[in-house]
Amino acid sequence: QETYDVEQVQQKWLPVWDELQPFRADDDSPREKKYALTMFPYPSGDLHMGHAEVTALHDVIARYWWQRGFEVLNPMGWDSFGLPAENAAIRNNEHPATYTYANIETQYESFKRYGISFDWSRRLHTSDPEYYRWTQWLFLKFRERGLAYRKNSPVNWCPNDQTVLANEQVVDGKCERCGAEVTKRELTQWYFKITEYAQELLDCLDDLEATWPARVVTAQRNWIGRSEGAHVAFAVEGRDEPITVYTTRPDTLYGATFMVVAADAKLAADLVSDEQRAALDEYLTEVRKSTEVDRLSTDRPKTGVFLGVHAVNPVNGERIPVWAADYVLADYGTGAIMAVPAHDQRDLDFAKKFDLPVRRVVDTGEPNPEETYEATTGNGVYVNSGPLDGLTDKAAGIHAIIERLQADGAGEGTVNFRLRDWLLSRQRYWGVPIPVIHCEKDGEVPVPYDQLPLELPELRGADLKPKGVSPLAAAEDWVNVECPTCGGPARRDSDTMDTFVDSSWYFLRYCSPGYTEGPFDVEKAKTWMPADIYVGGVEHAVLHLLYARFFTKVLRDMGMLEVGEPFAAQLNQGFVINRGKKMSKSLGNGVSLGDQLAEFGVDAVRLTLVFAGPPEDDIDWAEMSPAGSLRFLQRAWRLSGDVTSPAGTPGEGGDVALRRVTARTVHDAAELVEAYRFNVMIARVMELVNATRKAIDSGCGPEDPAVREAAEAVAILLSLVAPYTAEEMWERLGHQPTVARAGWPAVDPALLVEESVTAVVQIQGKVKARLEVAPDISEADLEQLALADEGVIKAIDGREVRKVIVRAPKLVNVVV
Ligand code: ANZ
Repeated sequence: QETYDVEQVQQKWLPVWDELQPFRADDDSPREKKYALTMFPYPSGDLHMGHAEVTALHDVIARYWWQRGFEVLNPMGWDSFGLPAENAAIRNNEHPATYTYANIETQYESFKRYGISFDWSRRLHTSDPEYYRWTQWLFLKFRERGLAYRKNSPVNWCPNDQTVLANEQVVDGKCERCGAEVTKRELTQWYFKITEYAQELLDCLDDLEATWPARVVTAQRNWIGRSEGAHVAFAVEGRDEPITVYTTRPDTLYGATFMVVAADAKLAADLVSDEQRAALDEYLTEVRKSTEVDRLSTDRPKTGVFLGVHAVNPVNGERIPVWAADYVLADYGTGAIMAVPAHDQRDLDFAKKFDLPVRRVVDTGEPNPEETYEATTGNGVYVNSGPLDGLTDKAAGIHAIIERLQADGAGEGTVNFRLRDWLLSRQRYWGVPIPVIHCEKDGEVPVPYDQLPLELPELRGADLKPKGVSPLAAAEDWVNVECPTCGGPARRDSDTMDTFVDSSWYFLRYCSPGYTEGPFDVEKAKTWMPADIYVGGVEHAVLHLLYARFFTKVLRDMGMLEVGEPFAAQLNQGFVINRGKKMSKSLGNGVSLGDQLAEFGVDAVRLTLVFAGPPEDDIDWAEMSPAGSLRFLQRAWRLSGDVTSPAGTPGEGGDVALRRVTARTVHDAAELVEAYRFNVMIARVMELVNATRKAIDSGCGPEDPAVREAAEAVAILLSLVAPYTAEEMWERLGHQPTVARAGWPAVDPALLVEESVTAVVQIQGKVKARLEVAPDISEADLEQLALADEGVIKAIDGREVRKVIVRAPKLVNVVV
């Protein structure tokens, strides 16, 4: 049997495509535009199975759009700042750029060989000064709008590695890397004020619900975490300033039997009595070692100290003690709470531990928490609550208390968000330098726009080792500058930006990658934005996707974008796993993409990944058969060699049965791709290949025009997943490259019409006959046919027909 040489076919077509550049997006094309975006990679090593999967899925959509006659923007680039390059540079005593750009070249070559329809003329790297110049520009614009600011805040600090750690890098209070006990340190850091957009970021999720994966929308809602509640002020004995708390249950105010202030909040130090100060300090040393996750967990033993002061409950004048504890967080709400032990389990655990009073104020019908030490949180009848007593509706209770507090000037209704401002400064080298100069006289002075990009100084190897401050601080020539305002001695900010800043706007840069007047050409962004699809990993459900949405909204408010949302639709792929487990070095179950490609070829690997199942599902490579995919591709390819009818008149006058299969397959394939059911689409192409083979071998024969029509449809449909095989088929069918731009096969609607449908004839509700009729039969014709049917005549048996109800083409109901 004839087979084709996969390697040779790959070598043959790559240079042809390079020459043709079929996927260059023309901004000025009169065609309708589509923007197909996929998450850009980090340049560590060569491409792996995960990259192969996501880009294969993504490419189905992009190539489909081209075939359907759209002008498609499908760009690619690299998220090329970040820690791995810096760590490699320290290890190898080189510059991070060496590692970064070598890997980018490797991945670029691999992507090309892998045949993804990227428009390489728009390629970008976030670590290029031409790119980060605009990241700095955006930072300064945000700062002008009050959306980038510095503040002092406690951060996780590893005393051994001398660096700040993200919350995720602290495990059981220890540094994830070296095991040293992590402490807290006050540092002045840069923040983006994403909280200013919290409400809008939440509201717009309603519209995205139809086109974004549900789990992403939910994750974002939870992350933003809107809650409605109240601020309540408690007067403090011997102090002018009250303690203000944030509560979502102001209706339980009569049950507040003590207060708790975050031990590490400034408020605790301000409030503490002289006698209790030493106890607080000792407690704080312990607290600084724990993580936020630990602190909030409900099943952890409660700890705390009495602050030696009392406050007054504003609704009943009761005197209640004020404590400090770590289960209240300093930077959430106001950093202080009213404790209602009967109705909040953490407060109840604390009350039990320190023998504080518990008072039930909502009777839910469950056992009394004063006795059981099980807090009740549901609805019920208010008790011990003054004017609320007897009410049963929580919303009414909350409303009544807020009215009262507002009248007394002791509180007000508020909305609170869990979302915090985005901490963007990093004390590392390989990132975008923050373009600000600190001058003793003039304070924070932005680097003038005409001096951008502010480039990184050349540091390498040991210079990059973490030392507690950014390596940039030690680059004396770089860091010491004249103040742009007064000309006096000043220092550059030595922090760099979180790489999430770079990736918050890269999709805009693709619209006009060479643009030199701004981060992007406003007109070009109008042409392409929003991206019609964003394909990528669900691990980005919150941070990246939220940050990109935030940037888009700010840019809209700056008048640079018309849209307020960057990604109209989204698709998350599953993971490629092996033998039931995530691929990992320690399990030794990694699968090398390079090996798979060498063994089975690009098309078979791509086809296997797309055919494996719904895109969102994980793919267990151990259960896949790239060899089977290759056999199928060979079968498809063989069709193209068997066709003997001339090119030019596909289908016409050919075998109707085969023509119907082709038409139906092409028609359904479009719907399936649009519903992201790519695996089903491929199954249908497989059926078409079988039908065509049968027609050639034992049906109408290879010279029938229907065979050519079917084979050409196979080539075009396969071009979405197996570009090399499709191109080779196309050539053998007598066409010029490239099949990728051949256009979607035309479908004659007449071929889609089902030949006949079954109509049921009932007499007195009982089925008496079935008729094969044309699907577009008229009511009158159907009635006539039914009444002329022999079985029906027999069943009526001469009785008078009183009524005939006809529902063409499926049902005739005769009443006698
Ligand atoms: C009294 C109360 C009674 C509460 C009750 C709950 C149940 P969300 O929905 O997450 O916003 N809280 C407020 N600030 C806090 C902080 N800094 N650290 C830890 N807990 C804090 O939760 C708000 C509720 O969490 C608030 O309502 C407060 O406890 C607590 F039966 O106040 B509540």
